[in-house]
Amino acid sequence: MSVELISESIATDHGRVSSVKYTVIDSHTGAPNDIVCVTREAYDQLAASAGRKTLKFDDFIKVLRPFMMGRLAADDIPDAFVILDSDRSGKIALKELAAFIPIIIPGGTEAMLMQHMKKIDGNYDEQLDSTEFTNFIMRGIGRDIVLQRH
Ligand SMILES: [Ca+2]
Repeated sequence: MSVELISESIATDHGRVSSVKYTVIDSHTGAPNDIVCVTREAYDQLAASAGRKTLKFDDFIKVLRPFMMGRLAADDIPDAFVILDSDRSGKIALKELAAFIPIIIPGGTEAMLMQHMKKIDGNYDEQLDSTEFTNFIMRGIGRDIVLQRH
């Protein structure tokens, strides 16, 4: 099994984040397998035209970090959970998770998200509690979603 390394690059402009970039590197070849790069400007334009509920850029990047970094960003999991749990129910519902998706995966569907949630959601209630969400991030399932892996 090949191991992947993740490198993170954050650019700021006047003290606020202007873009984030994650590079997934094959540990054997050192070559980049995937690059995810999002600028605030492009995000805000896409969010304005998405026609559905999306996260603000500053919240989006707080969620994107643990999704991409997995266990390396374990400290960021509680903040990401609170951001995604928009109705403060203590669980992340499928529709709440979907608010993260439209910009990073324009063609992403709730059915696709459901397939990934089922790997973790032991009781199949279509919601992730904080323990399930932590497992979801630690196992790299968030990264699989962003990179559209199965
Ligand atoms: Ca909720």
